Amino acid sequence: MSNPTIACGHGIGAASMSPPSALLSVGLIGTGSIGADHARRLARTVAGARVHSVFDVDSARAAAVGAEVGAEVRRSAGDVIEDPAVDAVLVASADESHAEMVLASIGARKPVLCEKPLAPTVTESLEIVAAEQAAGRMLVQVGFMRRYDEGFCSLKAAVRDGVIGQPVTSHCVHRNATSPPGFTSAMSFTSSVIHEVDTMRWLLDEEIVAVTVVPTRTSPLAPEGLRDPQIVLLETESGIVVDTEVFVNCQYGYDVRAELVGSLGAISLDQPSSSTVALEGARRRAVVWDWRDRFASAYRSEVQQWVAAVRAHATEGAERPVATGAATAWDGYAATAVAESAAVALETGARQAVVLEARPPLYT
Ligand code: ISE
Repeated sequence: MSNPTIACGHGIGAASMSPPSALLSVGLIGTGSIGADHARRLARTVAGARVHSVFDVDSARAAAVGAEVGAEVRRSAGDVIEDPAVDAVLVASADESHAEMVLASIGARKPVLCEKPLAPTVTESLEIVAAEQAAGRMLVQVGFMRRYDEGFCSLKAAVRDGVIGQPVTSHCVHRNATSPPGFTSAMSFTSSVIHEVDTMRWLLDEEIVAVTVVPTRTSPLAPEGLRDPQIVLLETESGIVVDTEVFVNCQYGYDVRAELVGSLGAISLDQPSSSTVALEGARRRAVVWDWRDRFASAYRSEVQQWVAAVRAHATEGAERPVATGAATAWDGYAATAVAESAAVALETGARQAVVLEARPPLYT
């Protein structure tokens, strides 16, 4: 199924890139939390690119980020995407707008890095896949940044090398301190568990074929109407069952963990190491609060490798402007298909089969 290459490549940066002929001019759509983060990354830590122009539905927010990174502020997303001076597009707007932005970028024949999810619905995701096929080439990379996280890459390498024998099951935890306003039970799948879905497809190199949501007691601190926590069971083609506890109002911080159990042993990924303070009769280890901090180096590596791939495509004739091992539009579609099935499973209380379309040759 997906490309088995390990994307990680920490240290890939200015030193390993070909000499720049010109900076890649990136148009940024969405300057909210992760969009603003990407803008700073592109302006300060990623080599070979600059933020050319930005758009956000909140014009004050766009103006602030534009001023900070020296980018022009546009009045519409179309003004960014269609500007001939923009070489590539980074989409970090609200999830519901992703499909429209990505389709417009494909229409303009521009490489696009789209934050996850590719789109919140299967219908929109398939439209993107169809548009890419009509364009005759891959242009879309999806921002599943865990593929660039050192810890997750070490899990991938262990599976590839057979360190734990044959994987048989996996246990994951995905907790956020609090959920943003308007967060729904289904968004726990399309916004949060979708990471575990992509991670497991990538780690195990198998599709997810069924999903079940097991009801558990709702936290008294969950906002009205939100099922939180939820336990999600993913089943892969070969019968591996992955359980994920998703709890988006755990109150104490951001906590993402994964354990893969194999026929010979188990490998687990805890929070990245942080110092332990011994004081007043107790040992304390901080828990990171924000997912942008937990995955900062993964995001940097992801954006750097995307920039390098787009530039190599433009200047050296590389086959596609998508980084090796990164999530493609197909991966984005497959992940959304599982998340959408999870929402059905929550409603029906039954195991929901996930049936994917046939994979087009562009993605094989
Ligand atoms: C958020 O949108 C992210 O992408 C984070 O990585 C994830 O952990 C969090 O649950 C999402 O809401």
